[in-house]
Amino acid sequence: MVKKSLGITVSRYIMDLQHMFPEAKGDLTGLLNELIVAAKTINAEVNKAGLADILGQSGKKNVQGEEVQNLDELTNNTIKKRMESCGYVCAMVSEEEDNIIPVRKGYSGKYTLAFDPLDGSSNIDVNVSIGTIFSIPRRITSSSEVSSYDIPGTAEDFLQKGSEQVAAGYILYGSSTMMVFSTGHGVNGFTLDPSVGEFYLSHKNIKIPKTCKYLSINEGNHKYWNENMKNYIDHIKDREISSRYIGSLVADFHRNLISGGIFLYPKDKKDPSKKQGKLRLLYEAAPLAFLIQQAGGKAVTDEGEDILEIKPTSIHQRTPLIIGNKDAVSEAIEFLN
Ligand code: AHM
Ligand code: MG
Repeated sequence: MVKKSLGITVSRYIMDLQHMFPEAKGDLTGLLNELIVAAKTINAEVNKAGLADILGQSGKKNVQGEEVQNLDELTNNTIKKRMESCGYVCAMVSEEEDNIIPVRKGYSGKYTLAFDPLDGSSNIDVNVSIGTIFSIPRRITSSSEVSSYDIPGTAEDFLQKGSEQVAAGYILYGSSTMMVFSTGHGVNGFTLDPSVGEFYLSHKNIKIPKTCKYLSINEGNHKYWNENMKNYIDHIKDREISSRYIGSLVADFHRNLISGGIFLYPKDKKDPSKKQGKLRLLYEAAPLAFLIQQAGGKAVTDEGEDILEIKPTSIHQRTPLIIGNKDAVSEAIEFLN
């Protein structure tokens, strides 16, 4: 049951969380606050994208004759710039960059940050909801917090099971802008009031409804699915269920989280380079799996492996993803295997 509780700002909520743990030094608080500032900056850019003519490919000039970046690039740079000298992360991984992104020397912190700066890229140019997804695991390659400020993070810091995440969440740029995240103590949603520039607690302790109202899958890929997947989709459509697919994972996930539903992106035979599905484990599947587990749901691969238990072998690893209502996900796995 989602309860309105307007008045508590996201920063106040994070501070209250920190106070629950007297041993906490405030690094996670600091890191989340940096993300909030990045989110507000990105929100402003996304909102004025049409006006400022920054949609589409980079390499254009704006009305002032300045070189403009496209939104993917802009959001990626916004997050990188905020994080590289904040002192809370030791390295970053972004969907937009092949390699690990280092932080400034002397600013290596005790967390890592993996992010998809602007998820739903096919929707950017057509004014449909998009989002930023983030995952925060703790650094594991250096234990001494003080002496590690000069030591950069490595791939090993990112190749941890999703269950090791300390926090995860997303910012959805939709009809309103929301930040939804969890630090492992439930999932809470905060809505941006643009007139004051603050995120306020609007969705307290979110739990996915028991009824699976929505089915979200790209049915255009039907011909590339295996027989079990085709049979499962036929089977579930015999039910009282509505089909909804936006094509922005964040937006599809958010709707299903609030209203109840199942999202599937299985592996298929469409593209041999994406044999393991399309979505990325570190900064798409794992953070959303962390949230859905906190909200009472489940996330698995199409072979039934718990997404949070997969140990990644590369930073941009792909994975099939089935995520949503616990019972619906379990039923899908029975059918598929
Ligand atoms: P992106 O990160 O480049 O935007 O790609 C991921 C997106 C997801 O948001 C969405 O669920 C999926 O790709 C849609 O893919 P498709 O167009 O194949 O249905
Ligand atoms: Mg994405």
